[in-house]
Amino acid sequence: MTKQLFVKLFTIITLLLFSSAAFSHAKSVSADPAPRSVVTRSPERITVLFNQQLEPAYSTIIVTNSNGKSVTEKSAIVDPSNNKRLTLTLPPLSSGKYTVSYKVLSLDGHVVKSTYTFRIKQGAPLAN
Ligand SMILES: [Cu+2]
Repeated sequence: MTKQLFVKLFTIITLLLFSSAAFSHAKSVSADPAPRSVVTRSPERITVLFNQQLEPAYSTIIVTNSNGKSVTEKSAIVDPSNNKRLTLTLPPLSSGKYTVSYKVLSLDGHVVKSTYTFRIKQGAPLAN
């Protein structure tokens, strides 16, 4: 095949691959607390909702404080009644910035990882 034809085909295949990847991967559609939000009290749990069903054995959330230390030894749970929903129960947390890192395996076989932060306002009550 000519070089020109090869370049054209390569471009078309690349475009197809990228566009299908963009549609097929699991993606978080909402999170509570929301990314970059400031909350006035310690949240009872982190909830992340995805656009695809998750594989419970390989779906995790880790929440770390500003020192990079994980705040709970509990594991995230995929909701048995809605397996697009991943939750992690939290202990009472003091004010400050927290990082939520999640890694999920969706039923399409892809692993998706992401991180976001939220902040608990200064002077927020310690209890949930
Ligand atoms: Cu995918």
